[in-house]
Amino acid sequence: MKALVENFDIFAPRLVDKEEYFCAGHRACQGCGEALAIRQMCKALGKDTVIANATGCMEVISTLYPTTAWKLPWIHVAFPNAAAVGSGVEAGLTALRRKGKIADRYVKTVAIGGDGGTADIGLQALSGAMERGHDMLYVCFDNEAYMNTGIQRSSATPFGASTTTAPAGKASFGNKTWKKNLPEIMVGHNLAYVATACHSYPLDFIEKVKKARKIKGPTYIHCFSVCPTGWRAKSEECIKLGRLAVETGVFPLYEVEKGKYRMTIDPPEKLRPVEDYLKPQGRFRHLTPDQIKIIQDRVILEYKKLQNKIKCSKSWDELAK
Ligand SMILES: Cc1ncc(C[n+]2csc(CCOP(=O)(O)OP(=O)(O)O)c2C)c(N)n1
Ligand SMILES: [Mg+2]
Repeated sequence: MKALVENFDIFAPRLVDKEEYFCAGHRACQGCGEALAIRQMCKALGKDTVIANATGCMEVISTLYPTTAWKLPWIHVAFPNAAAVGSGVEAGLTALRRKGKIADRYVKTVAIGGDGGTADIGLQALSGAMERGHDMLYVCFDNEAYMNTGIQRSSATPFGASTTTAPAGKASFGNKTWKKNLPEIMVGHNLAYVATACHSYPLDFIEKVKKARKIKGPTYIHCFSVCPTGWRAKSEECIKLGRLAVETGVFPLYEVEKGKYRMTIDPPEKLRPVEDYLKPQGRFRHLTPDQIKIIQDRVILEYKKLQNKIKCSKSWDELAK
């Protein structure tokens, strides 16, 4: 995988579907990581796919009446219920298959939402859909705040980030809570496949979506999506910031297949200091060295917890022997 990533220009034309299902001309900000991630996801899914999209940046920028950037069947749904609508779509497709109307085709149901639509208001619908066992892939595009409504904090906003509802200033250093570990909550639903991903590692993300697509049951991918506008960073640094999140251990890329954890992108032998990731972003610019140290310690602890799971976990198949 490392060689593939480093030689992306050589391998990409051969490995990635040339067809565009999420087209140019949408209104995303310059350097939007989320729009790039959606494009990559669609290439991995292919045409036999129905997407239920919770409101959020991706809905707002892609379907300004009377235009659409989507070349896949796509439903705009309310902020909390992408997973509930996905459940209905899947039940409908199952009925059509039973009646022989799509007997020769496997159409995948995919529900997508932002971090606000997934970790906060949509969590109940998501938990229900996963627990009921729908044949559905859910992808959370996590840009770490409610971006389309003006950079309000969500439960996925990191500690210390300045947002419009957790502003840094004389009385506060910004957001005081730690990021909710949504992939772990999904692992707790006993899903056959859970993964983290980032648009800065396109082949890794595409491979994970393809894997999830094949599984007949509920699966979940958490895609870290850089938002230069909300993070007050340079738009041309979108890809670099995604890589820095991985190289510092802030957002490791791993998958959990039938309970077994595996790192999919090997981090550098020694993690880079979190400062390398924090410094280029205006949302963290106010942090003092002491506050950066608190973040550094937490990143290392979370990373060790993950490494421990990678070392100790076994797949359900192995355990059942
Ligand atoms: C019930 C309800 N509450 C609030 C809103 C307003 N609203 C629409 S999208 C959104 C935030 C979306 O944040 P997120 O899911 O993280 O997506 P992003 O815009 O960051 O991609 C909010 C608060 C709404 N549409 N419905
Ligand atoms: Mg968001």
